[in-house]
Amino acid sequence: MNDKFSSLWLDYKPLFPGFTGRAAIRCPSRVDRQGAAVSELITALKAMLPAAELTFGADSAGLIFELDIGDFLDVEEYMISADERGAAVIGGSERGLMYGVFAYLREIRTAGSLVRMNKRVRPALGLRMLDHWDNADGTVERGYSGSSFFFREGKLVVDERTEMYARLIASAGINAAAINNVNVRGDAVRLIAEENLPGLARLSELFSRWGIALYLSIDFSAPISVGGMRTADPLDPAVGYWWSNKARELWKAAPGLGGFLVKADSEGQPGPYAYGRDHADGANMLARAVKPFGGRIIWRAFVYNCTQDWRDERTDRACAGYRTFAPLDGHFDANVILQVKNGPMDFQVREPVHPLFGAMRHTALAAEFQLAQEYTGQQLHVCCLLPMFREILMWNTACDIQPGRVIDRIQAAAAVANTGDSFCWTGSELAGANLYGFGRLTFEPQLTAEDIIDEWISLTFGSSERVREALLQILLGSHRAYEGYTAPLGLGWLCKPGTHYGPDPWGYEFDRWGTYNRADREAVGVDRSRTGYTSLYPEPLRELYSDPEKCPDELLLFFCRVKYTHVLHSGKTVIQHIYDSHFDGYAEAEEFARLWDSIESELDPAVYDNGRRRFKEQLRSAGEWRDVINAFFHRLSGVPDEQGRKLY
Ligand code: GCW
Repeated sequence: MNDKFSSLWLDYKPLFPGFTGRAAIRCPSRVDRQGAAVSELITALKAMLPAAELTFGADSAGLIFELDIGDFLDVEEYMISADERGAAVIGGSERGLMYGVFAYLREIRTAGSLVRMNKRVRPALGLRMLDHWDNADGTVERGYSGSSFFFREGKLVVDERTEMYARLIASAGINAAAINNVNVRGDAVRLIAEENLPGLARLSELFSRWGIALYLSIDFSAPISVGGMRTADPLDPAVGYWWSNKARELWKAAPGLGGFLVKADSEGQPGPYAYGRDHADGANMLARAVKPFGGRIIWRAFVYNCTQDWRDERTDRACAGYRTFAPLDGHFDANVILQVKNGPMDFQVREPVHPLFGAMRHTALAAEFQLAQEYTGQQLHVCCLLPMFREILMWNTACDIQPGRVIDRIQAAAAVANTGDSFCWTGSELAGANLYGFGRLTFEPQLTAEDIIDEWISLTFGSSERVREALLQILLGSHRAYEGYTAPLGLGWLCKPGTHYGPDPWGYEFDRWGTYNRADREAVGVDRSRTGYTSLYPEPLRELYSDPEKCPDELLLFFCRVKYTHVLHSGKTVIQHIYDSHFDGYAEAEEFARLWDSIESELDPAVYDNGRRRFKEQLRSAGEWRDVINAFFHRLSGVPDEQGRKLY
């Protein structure tokens, strides 16, 4: 395991190196002096005012920082009023106060001075969560940032890196983390067994200090695998009894536990179906077990048939989540949150928003995003997902409940983490923007992606205007570029099966996963009116998506099957768009690499070098995508490129 790590956006630098006066922290006794808020403020002030005399409480003629707790605020809410002489930060609880301190520090660091400000902020969502797909053996499923820092050889690790992790994500506004893979295998099955209680206790205590609830992914069949029982049937009273005892034992050892995350009856994971029960039976049984301790069950809606017959044109994987869960609306207990992936498939570069967000009226929902760029370049390609996440959160579901945007319909947001034990945590420094930004966006979704990226650049890379401009241009354009040179017009799944890296347009065709493009000599795309998928949306979306003349270009081939000569709203034909976007996307990637090189002298040499190697691979891979996909469609369609470029 790599023990060295960067402090990323929490690398406090001297703000006023020459300030030799006094700086006093004042707080009444209701504020915990050992708590995260006070300790973070001390850490920051020591680094930012290295020559100041830092005092506690006493009268001071210098700078004054007052911290307090006010019960007129929500627990996670804070208020800041500040000027050149210091600041007063009030939180609704220790947690709110901590968020206030982080917010204040962020403001003065990005401004480069003590600023005059008045602010009152409450997070938009109550649960802002990271889901780690870390395995107990230290590997990370879909992890592109090194090994796990939560597990080493089957054992939980709690060390300085864990503390830094908690500070980092708390400062971004995250308040929950599931530390192990939803595919619960190997030693992770026993994470809830007695031998792991001391480790869980230490971890949950550390997390709690930073306002983070610890979640565990559990094996639905744990009564068998851990408890030695013969069944895990959720309606068998002995099974419910086993889980209740298990919950009592876990919460006694680790009172900071938030609950369980469950992937059931999906891609081989056990679940209630084995006993003829449904997802509500399974989730509610667990919900009752954790309820006395304030626990929650996060139940994933990622359920589909992954052994499909490709010749069956009626069965559509996109429909599966809806068909499974919409009929169960209203059947889930209040402490169950149904976690729905942002789109109906699986974190493709472009998907429509999942129809369940508009459909579930009586079920608490979480939107699940993926920071790990499984299908978007695996942190070797730069792909900033924040503009897309924000667009999804602000998207209007068109349901008849108002307000009806996704952000209004959900109680929580979760993201599959992109971290590992690499020095910069996310393999690529630039992927840090996704980690930071997911927290910031789910706390304050009124911020634009550009606001957040700008803030992240300044906190991570300092105040150079050249660096700022170059990185903003790279990050803001990166998703569009990636989409352009990989799978445009909503196609998706043109990648290599298994690894999900690199092009293979027939890789998922004719297979069992139910993820097809159905390209032939005449046409391409899936007619999702025929499969019934478009009918899962209310009007006017249903009509918009069903009609190739109306469907937005970027989703056309997801929803409709059209001829290569079909003319898009842009005025181009589908085939010409495919060619052009592949050339243009590649050119944008070239421009990103050039921009990175242009700021070399302003970057730490190791950071520059890591980026340069990744841009080199991005360009190689983007070229491969361009050539393979263009050649594929050129050979199938026989249509030449209007510009006569080489299509291989
Ligand atoms: O996209 C698929 C991934 C699997 C993952 C699954 C899921 C954890 O390829 O690796 O398993 O999604 O979300 O459960």
